[in-house]
Formats: sequence, C-alpha cells, structure tokens
Amino acid sequence: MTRGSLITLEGIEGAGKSTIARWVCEWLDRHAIRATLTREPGGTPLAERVRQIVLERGQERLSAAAETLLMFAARGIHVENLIRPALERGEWVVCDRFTDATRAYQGGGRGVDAALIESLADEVQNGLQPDCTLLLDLPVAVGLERARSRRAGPVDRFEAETQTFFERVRAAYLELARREPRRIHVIDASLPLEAVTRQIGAVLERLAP
Ligand code: T5A
Repeated sequence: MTRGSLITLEGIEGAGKSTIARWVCEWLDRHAIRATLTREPGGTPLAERVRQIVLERGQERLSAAAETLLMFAARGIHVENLIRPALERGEWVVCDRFTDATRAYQGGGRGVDAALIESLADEVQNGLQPDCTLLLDLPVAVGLERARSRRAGPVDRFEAETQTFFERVRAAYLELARREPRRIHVIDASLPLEAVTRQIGAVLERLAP
C-alpha cells in the first residue's frame, strides 16, 4: 500500500490554520483522498492532556526548556499513536501545527537552542517529515486581532505573549521557509479566505496523485 502524505499547517495565532485545515480535508475528500485531521500539541487523548498542561496559564513557571520537552512529549505520543498508523494505512494526515511550530515558538520566540530542538525531533519523529507545509503568513497585528475577536475563553500562555514575541516567531517561520522552499509554501494569509484557498488549491493540485 502507498503511504499517505503528511500536510502540516503553520503560522502565528489567528493566521487561519484551523479554518484552512478543515478546507484542505474537504478538498482531499472531493478528490477521493482519505484524510485525518489532527492538531498539535494534542491529537490523541493522552497528548491532549499534555496540551492542557502546556497551554494553561497556571501559577507555576514553565521554563522554555520544559515547554520544549512537553511539546515533544505530546508529539511523540501523537506520532506513534495517530500520525504514523494513519499514514501506513494509506491515509493523508492534515496536522494543524507540527515541529516547525517548536522551531518558531520555542526556538525563535523563546531562544531555545536549535541543536536541542533538532535532536529531539530526530528522536521523536524517527525519520518522519511533513511532505508539505503550508505556512500561513500575515502581519502579527492582523493575526492577533483575528484571534482576539474569535476567542471564547481566557487567554492561554501563548496568547498572553507580546507583539515582539510574535514578530520573532513570524521571522523564524519565514527563515525556515527560506531554507526549505520545496517543502514549505508561504501563503499570503492576509487576503480574504477565497484568495487564500485559491493559493492552497494550487499547491494541493501539484501534490495530489
Ligand atoms: N505551540 C504549538 C508551540 O509553542 N510549539 C509547538 O510545538 C506547538 C505545536 C497552540 C499554541 O501552542 C503553541 C502555538 C500556539 O500558541 P493553537 O491551538 O494552534 O495553539 O491555536 P492558535 O494558533 O492560537 O490558533 P488560532 O485558533 O488562534 O488560529 P488559527 O487556527 O490560525 O485561526 P482560525 O482558523 O481559528 O481563524 C481565526 C479567525 O480568523 C478568521 C476565522 O474565521 C476565525 O474567526 N479567518 C479569517 N478572516 C479573514 N480572512 C481570512 N483569510 C481568514 N482566515 C481565518
């Protein structure tokens, strides 16, 4: 059986990842490609428990290193129990954030050593890499405004961060895309939704069998 493809969505808060992830699954469905939609941190019951720990704005301080380890703990559970089995069944996996988020947020945003992140990624992913990454790029102020207007509950630990933090995260994402242009497609996410999906449809056309 042919292995499925792993598509990841990346970008700062409010870039439209969840909206676009659903749209990608609908596109794949229209093209008779079976797909699983999932997210990080989380995606399985146990990994969702780690998500709660890492996103919650609690009393205790969480160091950048501890935050990085928790992201990879959740990713290890997710890769083993959901992503790899789905790909091996021939399904495509559409994942709202993956390791590029750790590179951008923990690496770019918090200053965690890139070598540590890459060594944890090697260990946890054991050769698994996204086949295609859609980087939804937009000015930080626009993303934060969209996220703010959609928010229902209290702000999480990341949403409480400063605009400067998100500028570093965005710059780190764009640098990753500059280094890996074949895998990472930069999408102008500041445009209206129809224009965003048009750009993504063009990428998917090239990827689909
Ligand atoms: N994190 C995660 C790390 O630090 N390291 C890691 O390794 C990982 C995996 C997770 C947090 O964890 C951090 C990063 C994050 O801070 P999350 O659940 O991914 O958080 O949530 P957010 O990124 O905060 O996701 P948001 O829901 O805020 O943003 P989305 O999913 O990008 O945006 P979406 O689709 O919900 O859209 C937001 C609003 O904008 C509208 C939508 O309708 C919605 O109202 N919208 C548009 N409006 C106009 N034009 C468009 N083109 C639009 N697209 C969407």
